Amino acid sequence: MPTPVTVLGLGLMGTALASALLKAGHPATVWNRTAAKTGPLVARGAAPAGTVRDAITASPLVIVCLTTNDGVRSLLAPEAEALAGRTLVNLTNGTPAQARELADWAAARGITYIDGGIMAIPQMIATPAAYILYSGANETAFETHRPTLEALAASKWVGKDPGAAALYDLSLLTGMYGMVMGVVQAYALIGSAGVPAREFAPLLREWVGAMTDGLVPGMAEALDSGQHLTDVSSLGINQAALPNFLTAYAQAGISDELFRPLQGLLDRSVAAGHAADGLSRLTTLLKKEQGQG
Ligand code: FVH
Repeated sequence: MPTPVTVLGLGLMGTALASALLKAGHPATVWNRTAAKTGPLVARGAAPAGTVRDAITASPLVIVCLTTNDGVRSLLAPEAEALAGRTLVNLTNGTPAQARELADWAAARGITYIDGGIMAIPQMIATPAAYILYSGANETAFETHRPTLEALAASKWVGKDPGAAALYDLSLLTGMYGMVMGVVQAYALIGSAGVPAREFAPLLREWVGAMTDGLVPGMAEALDSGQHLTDVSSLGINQAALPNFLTAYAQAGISDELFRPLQGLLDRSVAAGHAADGLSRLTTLLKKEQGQG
């Protein structure tokens, strides 16, 4: 008998999660603050709950996916008694500290807490491209529910620290945002000359792919070995080239707000004597000293 699951929060992601559970044959109870959003899922066999408490008590496994962890806290604080003895999987985006705080709150009330980070957009849920990061003190509970959670996406357990899933999630999303912002700026620059984005897209895709393929493992090697000297592209040469970018943006009438901060970091790296090092050195320079704001 497939495990019954409750899903709290039926935004774009919560709806995709509940749909995947229904598709995999799990009895699903759904609740959303704006009740109308339950309609399409109910039409596909989900049970609508009138209250959060009714939703929670319908299943041993409760998944929550709201906008923020503040919302999760205010929604679940009055329902601790109903949650006691159940497993709560929180797939809301948040910080490691928020996850640890929720885990402590849950542990003190007999609730098994698992934090998660979804590495997918809603359309990728229940496809082989999606995975979800999980962490929490009770790995056994995770293993018990893993077969059910695999209906959503592949599962990656990242450790017993409840904050680990959020740490991995935010780190991966940081890489994504950096890349996305580069793409945003590239389209702005090429577009300023009237080149259609569609025409430029294949070049950009190939270039970004080739660069990240080499850079990601190469930088990891340098960071873990502490060997930052490079025969690829030195900080000195990058420092010398960056003004060309900033000037070209200004001359094209586009903002340099995404890229200007790089100048300060490159200047600092060269001033500190790292001109011959590769870009991996910048990672070490991002670390703030204790007490530095
Ligand atoms: N969508 C995505 O691509 C990303 C992929 C990676 C993971 N994120 C995170 O998932 C969380 C939910 O995102 P979402 O895309 O489902 O967001 P919305 O469609 O805007 O739905 C938000 C739901 O949260 C409910 N809600 C918000 N605040 C409260 C509250 N205080 N009490 C109860 N429910 C609340 C909201 O309810 P309603 O507005 O419909 O009444 C929606 O159900 C998020 O952490 C992403 O970062 C998604």
